[in-house]
Amino acid sequence: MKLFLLPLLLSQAWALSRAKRSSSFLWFGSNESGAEFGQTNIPGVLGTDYIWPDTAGITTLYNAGMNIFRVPFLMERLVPTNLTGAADATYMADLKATVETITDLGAYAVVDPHNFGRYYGNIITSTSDFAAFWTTVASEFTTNDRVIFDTNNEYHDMTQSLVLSLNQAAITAIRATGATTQYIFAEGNSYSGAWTWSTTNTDLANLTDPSNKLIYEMHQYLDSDGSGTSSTCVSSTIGAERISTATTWLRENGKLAVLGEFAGGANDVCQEAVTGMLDAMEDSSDVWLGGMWWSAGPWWGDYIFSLEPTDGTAYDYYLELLEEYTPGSSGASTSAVSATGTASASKTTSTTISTVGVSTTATATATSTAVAAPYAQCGGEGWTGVTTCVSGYTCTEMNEWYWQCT
Ligand SMILES: *[C@@H]1O[C@H](CO)[C@@H](O)[C@H](O)[C@H]1NC(C)=O
Ligand SMILES: *[C@@H]1O[C@H](CO)[C@@H](O)[C@H](O)[C@H]1NC(C)=O
Ligand SMILES: CC(=O)N[C@H]1CO[C@H](CO)[C@@H](O)[C@@H]1O
Repeated sequence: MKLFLLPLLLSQAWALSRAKRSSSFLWFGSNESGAEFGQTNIPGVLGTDYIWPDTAGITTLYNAGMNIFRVPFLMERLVPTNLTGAADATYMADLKATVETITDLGAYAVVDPHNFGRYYGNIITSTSDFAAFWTTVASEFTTNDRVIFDTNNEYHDMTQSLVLSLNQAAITAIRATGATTQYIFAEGNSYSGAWTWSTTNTDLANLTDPSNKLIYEMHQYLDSDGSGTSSTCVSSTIGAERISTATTWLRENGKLAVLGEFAGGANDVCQEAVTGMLDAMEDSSDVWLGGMWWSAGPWWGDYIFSLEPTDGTAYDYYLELLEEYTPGSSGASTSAVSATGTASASKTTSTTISTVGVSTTATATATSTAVAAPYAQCGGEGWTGVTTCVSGYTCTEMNEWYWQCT
């Protein structure tokens, strides 16, 4: 882990050489993996096959300015018997607890059935069964405005009309539960790729939402096949290039989007490519509302894109850059995690559909004389941030690399 110092310094120097800009995103955050792990062992055992994301990691990223966290889980664990069947009480309770941890902070939680349009390996073909599943899920969250429903992760190799009708069935079912104020994210075929959206998913423009809070969720990786399995990016401009036709499609159709997954390897080329993509999205903030890094979560180990505090590869290499894009960020990068009170107010963006895309209140989320907020990190191996907690909290060792204000 000592090697990370060099790229970090390079990234700082490079970031400083860029013109500063204010973030115009409504949302910026991360995926929070764990509950979808262990896909070969269904239902599997909590703590052995899968894990829920932990509060401390989420809180650290929240304190860095992030205000949206996508929570992948498996449909087979949530409704084990069939799509029309009852939820497993424990897994549902754990999902709700994770969601509430996020929304209680003031951030948005994306409820993400990470199933690729499949259930027990078979393509979901019954729109009524899919509607029943969404009725079960949405019914649990009708009163929580900061929940976002993601119809399914990365449909692929499916009939396009089926992707359209499954999305529509989900939207209709969700609204029928009384969950009418929440955003819904619709994903498309071909793994919801931004680069192929305008040739693959054009019919999804026909989706209708009675609440008019439908956002298209696209994904984009920057390696040669766009799969996000290599830390090598095609070029330093590939990010902006790969989203450009989607931007045009969104404008032509009067739609809004979020980049639900993106990442790049810890190297100069990828960093420039990621920056170019995010800058292009901000330049198009009339249609792009934000993005979520893939991915944080407690079990990533030395995964090439891990944003898990505080030793994930991308946490070391990318967090400072990503902080420039968090809502309300002045664009100035800062590694100091702070503070109390006003920070959360600036992150609690409650924006209606008519004003999304307009820049949110620019309030600095960190100060140089900061103390660490409740439940924020305050120490640990390699920690260079503040070590004093806000009044009433004590900096406590959770493990050797993570101390928290408790
Ligand atoms: C679906 O699962 C429920 C239990 O959750 C069961 O009562 C019901 O009979 C099942 N339906 C079908 C069609 O298998
Ligand atoms: C939307 O539906 C209309 C009417 O069914 C159809 O003519 C049109 O081609 C569809 N739009 C797209 C983009 O597929
Ligand atoms: C790069 C990466 O891991 N992308 C993943 C995002 O979505 C799901 C996560 O489980 C994976 O299938 C993708 O590979």
